[in-house]
Amino acid sequence: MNGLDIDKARYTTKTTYAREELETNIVHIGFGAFHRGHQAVYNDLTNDITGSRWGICEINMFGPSALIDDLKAQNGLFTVVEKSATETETRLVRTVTEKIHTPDTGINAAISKLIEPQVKIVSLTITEKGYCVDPQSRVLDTANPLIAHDLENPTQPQSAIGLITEALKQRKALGLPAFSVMSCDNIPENGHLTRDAVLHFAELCSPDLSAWIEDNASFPSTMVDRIVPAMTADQFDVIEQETGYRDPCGVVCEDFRQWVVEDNFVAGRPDWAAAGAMLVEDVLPYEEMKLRMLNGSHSFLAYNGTLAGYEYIYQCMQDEELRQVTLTLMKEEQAKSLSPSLSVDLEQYAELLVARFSNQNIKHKTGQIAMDGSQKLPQRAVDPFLTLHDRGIATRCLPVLIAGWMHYVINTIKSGEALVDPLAEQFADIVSSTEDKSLVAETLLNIEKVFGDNAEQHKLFKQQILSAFERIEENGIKAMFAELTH
Ligand code: NAI
Ligand code: CS2
Repeated sequence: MNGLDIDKARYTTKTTYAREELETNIVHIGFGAFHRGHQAVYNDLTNDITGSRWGICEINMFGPSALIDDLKAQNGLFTVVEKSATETETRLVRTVTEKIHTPDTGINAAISKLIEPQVKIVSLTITEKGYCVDPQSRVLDTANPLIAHDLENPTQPQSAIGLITEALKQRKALGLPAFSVMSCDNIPENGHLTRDAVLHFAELCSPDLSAWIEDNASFPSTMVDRIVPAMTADQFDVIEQETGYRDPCGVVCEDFRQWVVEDNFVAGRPDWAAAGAMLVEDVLPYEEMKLRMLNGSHSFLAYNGTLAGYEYIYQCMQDEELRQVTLTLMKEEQAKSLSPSLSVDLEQYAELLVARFSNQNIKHKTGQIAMDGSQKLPQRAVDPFLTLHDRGIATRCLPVLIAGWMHYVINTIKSGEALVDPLAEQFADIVSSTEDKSLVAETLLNIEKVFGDNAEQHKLFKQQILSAFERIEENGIKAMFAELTH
């Protein structure tokens, strides 16, 4: 079947609302795997259940054009295959109205879309590094090449922050209302971080604009959760087996999904609660729980699982000791580092996470999660470590998370493989500067963008991480897992 034959594919679940009634009220930046398996599904279901007709314009600002071309060929339709350990559900998602790949169209196509009067929400899944902020200080990095370019050429932005600011500037000039900017990336207080980045950028362009944005736009934070691995040829085979159609825009993901959204929208929003989202006043406790317990454990498994030779997360869970260590990290460290305001049973949450990680139908590569560690470690490892220390609670697994990252960085660079991280060049310089691995580890720990000044200020922080690094070096990672289970 070719791209136009998606209508003939088999689905167990398909919404039935009139697609021709959709209005493009949402513009989404970052048409990656996650958005397809998460926000697009919620929105599609919400249209069906509530009778609303919120359509989404998908924008990609980076990457090859094939995905958006394929999406156009399929008239915006795509497949989501949801797999539990035992069941499969196949879904056709019908909520996408328009598609833009700015490297092809030029950025003006995106700006024009964002300034259409009916646009009420601009949402984002652009990865942690897409916000161009310093991961430790969370301040806009004006030295980032994209931001530096956009400050010089604000009407022709290359960054998402520059694009949003330019669109808001033009809406102001046209007398149009602002929109809400909703980040769906794995960053603590993602909405507030986006707001600060946009206001900072706008302030540098025009203080008037910054004040207008502050008064008129909103930046809700969200906690987003669904494991949607990057697609591989095997997973396209799965889609074909399940639906009869090898959908180039399809994704295979777990059956679980969760979305907690700060209810702060200046121009309205769909009733996503109808599809299971939680609309709350304060997302922070949920975000913190998920980022530390789920994502923190994911990073632990990404680095240390790779060192142990595991390619997939479910394989890590088949290693009894590593599974135990993961539960210990979740229950004894991450859970104890949280703000006490949440009435969630954290023991049960940890058990659920391990069950989700164990799902053999989800081929989530440790190497995928290992990417961009510099952008992830502050919230997943450094912050909880410091909180536990303040609370006088022992940290045994968190130093091993960071030490595992160091070994991963060193091994990857030494083996000549490409390390995917915005700071990869800096890491490579450090690794090649000496043969003394301990010295490399110590120097990595001094990178302020990742660790702040903790290595200098916090004796135990440095000591524990370097000691874990040495023990992995001397005894191997499996001995470390054994040590942590006793
Ligand atoms: P992906 O690699 O499939 O898509 C990444 C998207 O980000 C692409 O559309 C790309 O064009 C865009 N992008 C990258 N750098 C950018 C930049 N500087 N400016 C603007 N756009 C940029 O990745 P995927 O799986 O969609 O994940 C994206 C993010 O979603 C993650 O980094 C995470 O924050 C969040 N997320 C992912 C989950 C998952 O399981 N995949 C689950 C929960 C959250
Ligand atoms: C993962 C997340 O890639 C990563 O860093 O930890 O994308 C994870 O799969 C999701 O947050 C699950 O919701």
